Amino acid sequence: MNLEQELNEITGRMFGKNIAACSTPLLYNALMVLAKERMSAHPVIKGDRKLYYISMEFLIGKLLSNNLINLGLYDEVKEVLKENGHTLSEIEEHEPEPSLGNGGLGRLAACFLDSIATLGLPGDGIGLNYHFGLFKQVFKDNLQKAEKNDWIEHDSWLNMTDTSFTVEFGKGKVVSKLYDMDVIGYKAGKNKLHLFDIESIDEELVEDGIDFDKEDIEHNLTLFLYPDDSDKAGNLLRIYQEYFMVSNGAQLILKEEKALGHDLHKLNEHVAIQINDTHPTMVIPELIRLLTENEGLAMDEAIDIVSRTCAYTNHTILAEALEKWPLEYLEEVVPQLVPIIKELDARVKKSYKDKTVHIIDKDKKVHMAHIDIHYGYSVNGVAAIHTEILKNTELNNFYKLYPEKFNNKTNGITFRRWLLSCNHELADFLSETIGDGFKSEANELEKLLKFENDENVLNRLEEIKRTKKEEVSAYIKEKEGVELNPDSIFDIQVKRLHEYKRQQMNALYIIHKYLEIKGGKKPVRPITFIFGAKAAPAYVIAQDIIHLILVLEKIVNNDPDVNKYMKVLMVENYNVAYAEKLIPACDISEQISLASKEASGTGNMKFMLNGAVTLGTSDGANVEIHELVGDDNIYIFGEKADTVIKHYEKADYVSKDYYEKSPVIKEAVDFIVGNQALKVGHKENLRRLHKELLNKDWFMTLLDLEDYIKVKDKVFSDYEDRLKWKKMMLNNIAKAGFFSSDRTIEEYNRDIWKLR
Ligand code: 26Q
Repeated sequence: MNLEQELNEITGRMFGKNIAACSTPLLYNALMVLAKERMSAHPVIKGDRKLYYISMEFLIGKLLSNNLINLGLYDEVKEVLKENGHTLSEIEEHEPEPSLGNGGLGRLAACFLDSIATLGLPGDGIGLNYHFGLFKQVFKDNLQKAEKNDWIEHDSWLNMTDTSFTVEFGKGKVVSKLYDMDVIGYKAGKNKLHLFDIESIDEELVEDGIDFDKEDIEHNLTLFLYPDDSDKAGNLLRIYQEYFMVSNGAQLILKEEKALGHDLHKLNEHVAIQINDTHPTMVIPELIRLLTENEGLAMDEAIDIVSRTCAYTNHTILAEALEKWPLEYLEEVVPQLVPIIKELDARVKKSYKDKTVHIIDKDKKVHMAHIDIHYGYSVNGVAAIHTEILKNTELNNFYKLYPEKFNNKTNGITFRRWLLSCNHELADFLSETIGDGFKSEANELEKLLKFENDENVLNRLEEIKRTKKEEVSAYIKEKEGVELNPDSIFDIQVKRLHEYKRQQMNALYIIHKYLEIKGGKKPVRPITFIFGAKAAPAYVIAQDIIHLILVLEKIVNNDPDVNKYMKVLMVENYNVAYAEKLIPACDISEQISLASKEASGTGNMKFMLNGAVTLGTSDGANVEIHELVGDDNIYIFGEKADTVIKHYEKADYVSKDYYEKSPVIKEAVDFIVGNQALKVGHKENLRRLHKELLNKDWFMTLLDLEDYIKVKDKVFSDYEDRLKWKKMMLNNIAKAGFFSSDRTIEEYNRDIWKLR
């Protein structure tokens, strides 16, 4: 049977219709069945040592196209659909996107699963099946509102299993129910993503927006990713979720090990557990508990074995993001773990007098990262500069105790999704030009360097960029009702909203440019400033920054003196699917975090791979991008990490000084509370933001603003040197190979997992 017959057979069996007669939703279902049938026929990757990647987030994105690519069916399916009067893109549009992650950390986990399977390594993901995931963002009255994302349809990529465990809490127990998704490697075997859920979930608990009874654990446990953590009930629910995930994970791991006939005394020989940030930390005491209480191991041995099994990845140095739970919360939710955590702490206190490395501090807070570092065998950061900061500053006291545990694993992205799937035009052109070796050996992209002076190649890159700009403009016109000019420069900042990422600095530049144009200084070429960002519902200043950007959008786009020269757009509900459309269309990639604060960033890699040029600070993986492409192919500005760290140490940064000594800064900042802004926006939000920038500005926006304006103006003028720009595009694509997550995973495996 050829593919067309197979698909016709499926549509006939399911709906009594042939392909041509099916509607888009029916075809989506039929293609999902086709892909699932093919995947179920694929061999599960087997080995003598297996990885479990435990994470509260797997931001997997839509799956149909990716699975078809990895199954090697994509082109054929596209052809068959075309012959039957359909397009694959209309079907892609129909697929709901699971929102099982916030941003970088969750997307990284998804890229890693793709690479682990592609490299043929045995490794499963363990996470939660949130029914409504991360909220869906809508804008009303220039403010963000949150709604639920109801992504699970009757037929989905989830496969129900009959695996189920009991998980006990202080106040009763719940029974879990496991759903699996197949994770298919690129022309390779498959692993699984295990997503735990509860039988007793009640979707009806959700009222208006994303409100629900946070205390009804038996019915709410897997409704949402990260409930509002501004109150106690939200924090407790988060701990319930974390423990539910790791207890299920630990029980699953032990069950699989027993089924393989492995001796649990040798767990560390057959299993590696990667703990994705501190969120799954309780897997350590939970495994110790299960091994001692149920499997008859002595405490010393259990601690030793678990410590040789678990490895920890740190994704942040922001103090407020490092989990510290009040002991009394743990006593309420997981009383059975408390004696074990106390035992782990007692052992640390006995060995080390230094209070900064203790697990339970004087205020009875439990430092989750400290459990991971003492009782795990590896601690890694996610970019070179980040790991250095961990070793030398943030975790220096631990580094001195365990230098051998610390290592760097610079993040990566899967090229299957972030090139082959989201940018067929570029992928096909690269194949024609340098062969398709880069599809499995990413460093082969360097072959492109030979064409740096080849006018035809350079022009094709420019044409492809133009095509992607047209494509996304049409999409945006339909979705947001905003008309973009594909001849303008596309300057894009898409990522979670956080003060350290400094979307507010980009907004201040926009104000500056707007005022310049009003004053008669017109840019040579129009510029389109695009944002995409969700803000945590309880993060007030982040909400205010979104408000400011939406207000600027209205002011600029409605001003007939200006809108020919610049436009501003914040897309609604930025997600993986939106990223796949925006990134290939980008000219300038905004990576402007305060140096030292962005652990790595992975969007920066996606943009570079698709031929955008980075405008960024010396932070996270920008540093490594800079090293690879050289000074001529990137724009770096702003203070360096060591200067920033000194400012924090000395507490000597005073934002008002910058405001007062620079008329340009003052003018831009005051625009926020000027008449024009107040006419469109809300006094409360705008005043609060203005005050924050003047009196606090914890992430030092004003410190770098003047340099940012200067360098960004240079970027726009360099854009007019088309030859130079096209060469920069080529160099960025050619040097992106290092950022393939296949490379990252090879390093994890070489240094940490040692899978066989
Ligand atoms: C913690 C406690 C309670 C509730 C929520 C959280 C929480 C949730 C999500 C803390 C952190 C996160 C997410 C962090 C994250 O996405 N970090 C990013 O990880 C990327 C992958 O390594 C890096 O590239 C980014 O630099 C980093 O910001």
